Amino acid sequence: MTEQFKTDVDLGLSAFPKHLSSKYFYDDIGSEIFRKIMEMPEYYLTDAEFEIMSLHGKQILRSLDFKSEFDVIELGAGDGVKTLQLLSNFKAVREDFTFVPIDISQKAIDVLEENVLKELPGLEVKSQQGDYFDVLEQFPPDTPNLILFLGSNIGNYQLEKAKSLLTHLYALMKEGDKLLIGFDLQKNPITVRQAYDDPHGITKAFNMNLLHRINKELDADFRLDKFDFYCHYNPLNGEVKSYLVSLTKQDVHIGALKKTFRFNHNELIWTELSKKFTIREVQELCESTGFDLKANFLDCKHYFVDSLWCK
Ligand code: AVI
Repeated sequence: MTEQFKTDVDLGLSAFPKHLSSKYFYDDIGSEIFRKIMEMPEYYLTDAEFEIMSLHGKQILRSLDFKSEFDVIELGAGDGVKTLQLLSNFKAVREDFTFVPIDISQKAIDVLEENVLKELPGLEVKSQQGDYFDVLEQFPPDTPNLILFLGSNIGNYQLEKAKSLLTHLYALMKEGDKLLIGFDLQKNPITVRQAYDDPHGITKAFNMNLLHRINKELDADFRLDKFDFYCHYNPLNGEVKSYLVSLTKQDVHIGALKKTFRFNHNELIWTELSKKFTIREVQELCESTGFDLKANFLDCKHYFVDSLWCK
């Protein structure tokens, strides 16, 4: 991981415009900050998806049409609050499934396991720490799988990357496996903006943590007080883009790279894309990556959709 992190930081900070990938937000501290984001009232995504899991959980189970025992594999599980809501609906009807959460952060997995023990004692859990695809490659060929990719995580990938990720996932899935994938939908732009440009400064801390992480892991001397956070929603294409802004002209040395990077006054580092979709875009993404769309499950405000795709 550190080698890849080093290379990506080097490439991103040497590019124009500068960029750093939001996939590096999620060390243990970043995962903890993300949990705080999910608790903010402005971050409507969590409540909307929680509602879908609560109200449509049993319908989702029926739509799976699994005749034998199955695995529920969650990619990027986080604290699992929404997933446990779904699984408790499943468990009310049948018990013959195993929950396999995969997350890059061991701390996130520890929190999740504690939550499972509290909320759904008796549920069989086989957590896996690591990269989604590495873990997925090792799955037994005989058990049907429901793969969960919730929280609109797919919106953090640019379209071509999202397509290649889903095509890869399709190739790893067996005939009959299902994917339940969350998409944040386009809505009143003010609602979207408030979820990211939050008044508590938690999203800012989430972005700043990336600089802190580079300082710690790559022996850099970023001064966090010399950077600020900016984000912008473009309702015409559904893209929230987040940036760090250099508050002054400055040089930052990264020891692990033996390099110094120059930042101009007000220069941006693009850190994250959080794409908001239309239902038509969801359908197009499904079809262009080989899947069949079986059903869409929406919350009552139509803020969010969990879309069930089949191979
Ligand atoms: C994980 N992902 C879907 C979040 C999002 O909404 O793009 C990450 C996030 N970034 C800022 N706030 C939350």
